[in-house]
Amino acid sequence: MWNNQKISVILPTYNEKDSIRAFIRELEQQGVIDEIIVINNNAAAGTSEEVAGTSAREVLERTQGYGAAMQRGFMEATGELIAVFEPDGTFRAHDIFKVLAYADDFDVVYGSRTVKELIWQGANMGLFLKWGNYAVAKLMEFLFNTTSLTDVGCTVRCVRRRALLEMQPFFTVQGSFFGPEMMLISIIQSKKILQVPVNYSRRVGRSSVTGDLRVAFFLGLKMIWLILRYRCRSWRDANAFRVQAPMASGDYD
Ligand SMILES: Nc1nc2c(ncn2[C@@H]2O[C@H](COP(=O)(O)OP(=O)(O)O)[C@@H](O)[C@H]2O)c(=O)[nH]1
Ligand SMILES: [Mg+2]
Repeated sequence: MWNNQKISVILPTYNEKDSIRAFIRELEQQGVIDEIIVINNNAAAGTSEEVAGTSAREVLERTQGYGAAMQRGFMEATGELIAVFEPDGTFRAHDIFKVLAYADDFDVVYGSRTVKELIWQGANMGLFLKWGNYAVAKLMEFLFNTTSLTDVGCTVRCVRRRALLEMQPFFTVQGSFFGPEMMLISIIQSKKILQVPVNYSRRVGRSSVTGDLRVAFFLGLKMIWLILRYRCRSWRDANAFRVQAPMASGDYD
C-alpha cells in the first residue's frame, strides 16, 4: 500500500528467465507492493518455474508482443495505482518510489533512461540510443506542446486506474511501440503526466528489441510515424481519443 492505495506491478516476460526471480524478490523487498502480476508472453522455457515460489501471480498471454502483454496486464491488475517494469535486470525495484512520489499529483508518471548519472556500466544506452530516444521524445513534446520528455522507449511507468480506464479503449499496438502509443494517448487526452529519471543497468540475457541497432533504428522510424499520425488525427478530430459518455436512458427513445 502507498498512501492507503493498493499498488499493482505488471512484469511482461519473454526472455528473462535468468533475471525474473531476482527482480520479483527485489520488488517484494520494497514493502509497498500488494500485487505482482507476471504476463508470460510465450516466454523462454523455465520462466514459470522461476516465478513459482515467489508471491507473483503468473498469467499466460498467447498473443505475441509487448503491447499485447501489457494490455493483458492492465486488464488483470486490480490496484488503484498500476506500475510497470521489465524483469530483465535493467531496472531497479526501488525506483518504484520515484514514480509513486508523484503519483498523487499526476495521472501517469513515466520513467526516463537518458539521464547520464543513472546509466550504469554495460547498460544498452550508447550515444545512438540515448540521443535517438531523446530526439524522438523532444519531437513528441514539441508537436503536442506537452511536459518535458526525454525518452520514448522506457517501459517504467505508473498509472492511476481512473486514467487507465479512459485510455484503454484506444490502445491498438500489440508490438514493441505500445509504450509510445500509451504516452500519446495520455497526452492527447490531456492527462496530467510527468517523466522522471530512473536507473538503467546492464541487461541479463539477450535483448530482442533494442539490442540490435538496426531493429532499434526502424523502431525509431515507426515511432516517428506513429507520433505524426496521432498528431494529425487529433488535429482533424478533437474527439478522436475521447471516451464517449454513456447515453442517458431518454436518448434511446
Ligand atoms: N521481444 C519481445 N518482448 C516482449 C514480448 N512480449 C513481452 N515482451 C517484453 O518486452 C520487454 C522489452 O524486451 P527487451 O528484450 O528487454 O528489449 P529492450 O528493453 O529494448 O532491450 C521485456 O520486458 C519483454 O519481456 C514479445 O513478444 N517480444
Ligand atoms: Mg529490456
